[in-house]
Amino acid sequence: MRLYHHPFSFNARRAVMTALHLASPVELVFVDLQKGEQRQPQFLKLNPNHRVPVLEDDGFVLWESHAIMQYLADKTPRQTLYPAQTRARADVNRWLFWCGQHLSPAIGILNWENVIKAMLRLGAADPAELRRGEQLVREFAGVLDAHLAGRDWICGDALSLADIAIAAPFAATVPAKLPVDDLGHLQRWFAGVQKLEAWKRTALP
Ligand SMILES: N[C@@H](CCC(=O)N[C@@H](CS)C(=O)NCC(=O)O)C(=O)O
Repeated sequence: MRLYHHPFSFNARRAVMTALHLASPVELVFVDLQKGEQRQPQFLKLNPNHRVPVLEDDGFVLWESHAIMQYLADKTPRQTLYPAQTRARADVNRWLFWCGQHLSPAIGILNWENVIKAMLRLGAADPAELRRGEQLVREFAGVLDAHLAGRDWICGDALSLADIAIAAPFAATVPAKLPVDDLGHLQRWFAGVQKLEAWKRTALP
C-alpha cells in the first residue's frame, strides 16, 4: 500500500500514525504541497480534491483521512483501535465524524491564519477569522475536555482511532495559538497520546 502524505498536514498525520501503530505495510509517499504537487494531473487522478492523505491499495484508491484510518484498521487482524462490537464502533465513529466535521475545520481556521499564511507569505492574519476560529475551537475543545473528565481515552478504556484522529490537529496548539491551555482534562489526555511511539515518529523535527 502507498500512503501519500505531507509531514506538516495534521490530516495526513492521523492516517500515518494509524498505519504506524497498526504496523500496516505502507510505503509513505511525500507530496510536496508547497510546490503544488497535489494539483498536478497525476495526483488529481488519485484525489480530485487535491488533498493529502490518499491511500492506494492494489488499484483501490481511498481519500479522506478518517476513512483511511478505518480501512487500515479493518485490514489488520486482531487490532484493538477500532472495535467490532456495534455500539463500541458507533461510539468511535461518532468522534471521527465530530473530528472531521467540527474540530478539525475549527483548528484549521487558526492554523491557516497563524501558521500557513505566514509560511506562504500570504499576509497578516485576519482578525475576524481569528475571532471565529477561537470561538469555534473553544466551543468544541470544551466539549472534549468535559468528556475527558475521569477518562484516559475518548472511547471506552483503551486507545482507539478516535484518540489518534482528534489528537493530530492539537499538534498545532502552540504555533496556531489554540485557546486550550486551561483545559486540564484535555491536556492530560493529550500528554498521554504524545507518549505513543506513533506520535513520536510523526513529530516534526
Ligand atoms: N477532509 C480531508 C482534509 C484533507 C486536507 O485538507 N489536506 C490538506 C493538508 S492538511 C491538503 O492536502 N491541502 C492541499 C490543498 O488544499 O491544495 C481529510 O481529512 O483527509
